[in-house]
Amino acid sequence: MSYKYLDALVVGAGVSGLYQLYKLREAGLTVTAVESAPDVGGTWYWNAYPGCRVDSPANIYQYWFSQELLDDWEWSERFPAQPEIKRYLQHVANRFDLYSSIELDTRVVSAHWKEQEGRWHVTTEAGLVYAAKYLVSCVGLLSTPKVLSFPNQEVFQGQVYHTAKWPQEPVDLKGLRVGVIGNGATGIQVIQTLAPEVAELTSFQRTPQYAVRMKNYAVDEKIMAEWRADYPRLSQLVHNTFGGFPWDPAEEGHAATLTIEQRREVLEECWADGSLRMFVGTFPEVLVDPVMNEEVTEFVREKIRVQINDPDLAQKLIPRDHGYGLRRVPLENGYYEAFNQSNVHLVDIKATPIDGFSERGLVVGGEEYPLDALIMATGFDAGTGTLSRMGVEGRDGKSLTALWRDDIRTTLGLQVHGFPNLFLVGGPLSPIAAFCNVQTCAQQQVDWVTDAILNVVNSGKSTMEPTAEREEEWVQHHDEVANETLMMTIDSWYTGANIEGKQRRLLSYIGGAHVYRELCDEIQAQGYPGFSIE
Ligand code: NA7
Repeated sequence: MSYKYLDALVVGAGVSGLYQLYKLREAGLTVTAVESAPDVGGTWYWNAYPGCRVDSPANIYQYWFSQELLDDWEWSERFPAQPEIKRYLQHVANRFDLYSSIELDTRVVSAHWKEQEGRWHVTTEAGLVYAAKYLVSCVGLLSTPKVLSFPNQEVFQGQVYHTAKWPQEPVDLKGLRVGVIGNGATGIQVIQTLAPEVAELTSFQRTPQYAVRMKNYAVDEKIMAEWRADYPRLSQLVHNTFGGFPWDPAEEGHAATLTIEQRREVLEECWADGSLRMFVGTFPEVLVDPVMNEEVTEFVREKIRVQINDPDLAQKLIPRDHGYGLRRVPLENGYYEAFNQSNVHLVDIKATPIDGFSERGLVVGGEEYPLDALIMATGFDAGTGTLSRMGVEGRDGKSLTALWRDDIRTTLGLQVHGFPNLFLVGGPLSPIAAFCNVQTCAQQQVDWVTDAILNVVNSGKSTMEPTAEREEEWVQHHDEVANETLMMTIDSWYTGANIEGKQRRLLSYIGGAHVYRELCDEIQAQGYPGFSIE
C-alpha cells in the first residue's frame, strides 16, 4: 500500500467538487480531488446522451466566486447543451489550475475513519491510500445509474445504452430503429432529439409525464451584456428564493385571494417564461393542497393536449394518476409533438410489461418490437446511491451503507453522526438537486463546509461531528415538512420509490433553499451548536 497524507480529500470533480477543491486550496490546505471519470464535469461528463441540456438558465447555472470568470465566459444559449456545460467546467478547471490537484480515472473503493490517527483512510481501486483529516464527498445526487436487465438480454443483436453512461465518442443512430425505456427529464430529451433522425422510435412508457415547454434562445452579445450587468443582483437573489432560482412562488395564501381567472393569468405568465418557474414559481399550495394542485394540473393538461393530434394518444401521454409538480417537472422542446410523427410510437408497458429481449428486439406481451438500439433512460439511485456504494465506515466501524439501508439520515445533508470530519456537498436531506438549482445550493454548501473545516483548524481542534440529538432534530423537521406535501404520496426518485427496497423518505429538503441557507448561516454565526468540535 502506498500512502499519501493530506489535509483534505475531495471525492468528485463535478460542479461541487471543482469549487470545493478551489476553496480548500485557496484556504491554504493541502488538498486533492479524486474523480472516477477521465475528465472533470461529473454529471456533465457522463450524461453525453443525445439532447442532454441543462434546465436551469445559464445565467444562474454558474459559479459566482470569480469576477474574471464571469467577465470571460460567454454563454451561447439560455439553456445550453451538455457539451457547453462540460466545456465551462473544463475551462474553470484550467483557469484556476485545478487539474494539477485532481487525480482523474481514480475510483474510491473504501473510506475508513482511523480514530487513533484522526484521519480518513481512503483507498482507491489502484490501491493508493489517501490519509486525509477531512473527507468531502462531492459525488452528486444523481450519479449512480439505475440500469435494468431483462430476460434474454444476452441474445439481443443490437446495442444497449444507458443515458448516464453514454459513450464519449459520437453514436450515429440515424436511420436506425431505436427503442427508449424511460420518459423522465432524460428520456424526454432523448426522444425529442432522436425522433427527427431515426427510422423508427418506440417509447416504452410506464408513467406519462407533465412536461413544460422550454423557451430556449441564442444568447448574442447584447443579451450577454444584459446578463453580465445583472450578475451582481442575480448572485444575491438566488440565495434568497425557495428554489435557488431568480423567481419565487406567490406568498402563501395569496392564491385564495385571487379569482380563478386571475390565477390563470399567473399560470400563463409562468408558462410563458418557458422554464422551471412553472414548477417552483406559481403557488406554494400546489404542492400541499389537492384542490389547488388539480387546478394547476388541469391547466398543464390543456397545454399538453393541444400539442398532440390523436386524442387517444393524448390520453396515454397525459398523466391521470398523479398531480402536476409532484414528480420532477421536465422541460421539453417538441417531445409531445414528436408523437405526431408517423415514425414515433408509444408502447404502454404499465398495461403490458416487457417480457424480455429477443435477438431482434424487445418483446412486450408476446409481441416483438424490432430494434437496432435500445436506450435506457431509467434514472438513478438518487441521493444515497453513490456514497452508500463507497464502503464508508466511521467511528467504531459504523457503516454508512448499513445505516442508510434502513434509515437515510444526515444533519442538514452536510454531516452524519458517527462519521467525524466527513462532509457532504449535495447530501440527502438538503435542498440540493430536487428542490434547488444545483449551482446555487452547491456553492452555498461548499462555502459552509469550507468555513466549518477552517473553524476546526483555526480553533486548534481536530474533529467535527453532529450530535445524535441535533441529527434527530433535523431528520424530524425534514420529515415534518415533507409529510405536509402531496409528494410523499407519489412514487418517484424524490421519495426513493424508484429503487426496490429503498427506504421511503423525501430525499431532498423541501422547506426552501433560502430557509435552509439562513439556518446554515445561523449555525455558523453561533459557533456550530449541535456539533461536537474536539
Ligand atoms: P427519472 O426521472 O427517474 O425517470 C426514469 C424513467 O425510467 C421513468 O420514466 C421511469 O418510469 C422509467 N423506469 C425506471 N425503471 C423502470 C422499469 N423498471 N421499467 C420501466 N420503466 C422504468 O430519471 P431521469 O434520468 O429522467 O431524470 C433524473 C433527474 O435528472 C431529473 O429529475 C432531473 O433532476 C435530472 P416510472 O416513472 O418509474 O414509471
